[in-house]
Amino acid sequence: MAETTNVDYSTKIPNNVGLMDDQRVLKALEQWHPGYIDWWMTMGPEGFQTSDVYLRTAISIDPKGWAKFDYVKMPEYRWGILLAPRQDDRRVNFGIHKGEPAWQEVPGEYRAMLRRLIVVQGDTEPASVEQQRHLGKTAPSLYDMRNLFQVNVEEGRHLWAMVYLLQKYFGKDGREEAEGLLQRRSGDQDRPRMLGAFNEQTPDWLSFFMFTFFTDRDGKMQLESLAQSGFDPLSRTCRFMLTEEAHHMFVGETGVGRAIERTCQAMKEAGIEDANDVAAVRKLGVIDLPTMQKKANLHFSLSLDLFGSEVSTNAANYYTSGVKGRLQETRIEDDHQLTKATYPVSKLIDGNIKMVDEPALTAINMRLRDDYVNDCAKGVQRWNKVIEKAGVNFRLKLPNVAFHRGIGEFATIQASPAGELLREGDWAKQKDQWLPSKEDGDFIAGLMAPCWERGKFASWIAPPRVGIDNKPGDFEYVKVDRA
Ligand code: BYC
Repeated sequence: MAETTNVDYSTKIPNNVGLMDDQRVLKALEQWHPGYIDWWMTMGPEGFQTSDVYLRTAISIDPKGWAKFDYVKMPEYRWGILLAPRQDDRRVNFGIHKGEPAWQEVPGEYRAMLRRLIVVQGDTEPASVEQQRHLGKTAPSLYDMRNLFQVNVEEGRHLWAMVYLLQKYFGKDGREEAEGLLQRRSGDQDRPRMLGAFNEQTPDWLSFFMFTFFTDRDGKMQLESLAQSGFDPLSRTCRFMLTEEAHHMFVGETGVGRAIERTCQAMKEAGIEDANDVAAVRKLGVIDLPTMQKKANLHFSLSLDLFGSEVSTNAANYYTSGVKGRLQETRIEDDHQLTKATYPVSKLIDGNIKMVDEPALTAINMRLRDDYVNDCAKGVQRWNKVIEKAGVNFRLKLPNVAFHRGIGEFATIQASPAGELLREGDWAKQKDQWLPSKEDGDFIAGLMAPCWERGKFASWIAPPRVGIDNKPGDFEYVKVDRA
């Protein structure tokens, strides 16, 4: 079966790339499969592997009707290789090869660069599953538990997507890299995952929602940039992944939104007007808004680091070569080569944060980060609407980009969320006001009691407006195997 919009389920590995006719790659993937299942069983969701979960599986890449919902045991989920349809006459849209036909094979001179990008992308996918593996046990409802598992199986599929590219286009080193993706472990001292945020812990459900809001949104931005690639198989792979990524951000945004809603509701019922009266709000069994702000500060700043340095020759090389573009590259009105353009970059000048014009080519990471910050800000506004509607006097804010950074221009300084530079001692004194402290973590951990009864929700989170696949409120999204 050649490339199609429908997914071929006749091989062990569902696909729409004609794997049946590509025995070399099919064999390589079949050899990789047991190692993947082994990884999933040891590093994927802890428990629940024998439970029936109401999951969405892709059955077509047609935007209308690609999903099918049904009960599936997670290890039996049909992870597959799905690429968006090939566009006739697609071209390289930027860089020095602009206007040439898009590449169907890896150009020799860009092999190392492309392999590196695909490996970095691939590495984040299993990392997030590892970070979230313990969360099922404290799920605040069956609805949330199902969403967690949906996100997890799709991250698993995204790993498959990158492994397919490695095995099909990168020969022996691709196969070695595919193995490496199963060997590294989030947070492991000796074999850590490649990017910083993916070695952090996701200790509780509020962190999970913040992660899916902030870090999955970096995923969206990076995938959008890779979807512009002149290397057509990478572009098509990322385009399909983006359809799944949207749900992950929905989980994050609505998850935090529902926690906010419940807190505001509890405050109003108890007659608490001061949102900063943390002790009083916590007594209600909900998460106070200042703690939500701290979690947002943490996850936003960790996610900003995923954009790399503001000024980056790597990013310039990716762009010039045509392998990684800008967000919505083809809709931008310029020469798509950036030979003369400049772009304002936030920099540290004489102890102050200032905007400085840099060549647009080396400021590609900064530009994508700006797009990201704007996208995050819109989500934060939607959260603030929930607070406003409840009549609570508090607003969430994104911290300054210089706050709590580990990569780039501000990695060596300390700044407050308002962007004021701090002395070492001042940072140490105040950081617990801005980032979750041990005490905050302990409080949230104390709230994370599982709530697995149909239609019930933990004390700290409101129910969703509508169910998944329009199911009623008491739908049994996960048939928890209590054996
Ligand atoms: N941690 O020029 P620089 C997702 C390294 S998330 C550790 O500043 P560059 C998902 C960098 O590798 C999206 N190291 O940056 C979300 C380089 O090392 P080498 C994942 C870092 O290269 C949720 C050196 O520092 N996809 O999908 O322009 C759940 C100098 O680099 C970090 C991608 O990231 C860091 N944070 O940009 C599941 C797309 N930042 O080469 C999934 C592919 C930088 O000197 N990756 N370094 O050894 C890329 O496009 C780029 O590699 C980066 C870095 C944007 C990450």
